[in-house]
Amino acid sequence: MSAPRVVVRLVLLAALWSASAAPVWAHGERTQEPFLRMRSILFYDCQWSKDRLKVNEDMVLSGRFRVFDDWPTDVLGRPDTAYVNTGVPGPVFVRKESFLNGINMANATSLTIGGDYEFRVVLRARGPGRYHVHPLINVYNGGPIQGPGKWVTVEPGDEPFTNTEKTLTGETIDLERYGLSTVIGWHLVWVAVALVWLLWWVRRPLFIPRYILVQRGAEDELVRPTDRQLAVGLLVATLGIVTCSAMIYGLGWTNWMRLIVWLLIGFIFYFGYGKSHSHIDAPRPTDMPEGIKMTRDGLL
Ligand SMILES: [Cu+2]
Repeated sequence: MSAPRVVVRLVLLAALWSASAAPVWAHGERTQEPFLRMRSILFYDCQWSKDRLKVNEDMVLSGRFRVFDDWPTDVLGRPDTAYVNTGVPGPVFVRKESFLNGINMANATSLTIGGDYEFRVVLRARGPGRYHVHPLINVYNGGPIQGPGKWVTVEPGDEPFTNTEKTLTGETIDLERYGLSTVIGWHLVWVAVALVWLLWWVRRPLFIPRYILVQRGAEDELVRPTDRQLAVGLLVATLGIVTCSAMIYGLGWTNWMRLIVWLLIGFIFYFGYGKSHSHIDAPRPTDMPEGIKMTRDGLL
């Protein structure tokens, strides 16, 4: 190979080397249809009050945008319902306040085509990490229309994240954990119901003999009247829990009385019928596969 060709190749190699891809940090903001970025809302003068803050600290994202004069009405309709938001990956910031032209804009509003707007959003850092923070206008039918992004680093705070607010009744609550005990309590209720159901089937003759019965095409023998009764019982209990809770939450003493009366009638009917019709002590079939015998308490 001649010397000039070697030099050319080395230069080409060096050019390729220097052009090797840097890590790409984009997260999809450029996948939006170009007409949305260029013909809908144009952001300018965007400012981030800081690019480094701790959990529980606030930052302000402000700037202006113009609703493009040539807004694509034929595709998006008119921007009659829109609200100021921010584009961040997940709930890593909490939007505490947002303003449009100085007016509190927690709710949606209508935008004027060709209009210029000044926005301001106060964000409170919630989760540590490094995030690309964009202003964003949510437009009904148009989706989220993003402005430019800036990297912001959130460092762990001295204390866990709290989001306290004072309610109209003067109570101070932490929205981050408000009602959590109710959520956990209800989960435990349903876990208990589910456990009863599961344990019932575990307590019944075990899974393998039942599987063998299914293999033999005898699955109809598996569901006994007692099983159906238990299923109905659980259904009634579940509906009862839901109905009672709805009443407890929303209604006065007259409904308590109705509840108690109907509950008593229900109990009388249920137990009165069950006492004479229950099959709980009825004998069970014993035609199990060779070598496996089933008793009421399990396997022999
Ligand atoms: Cu971004």
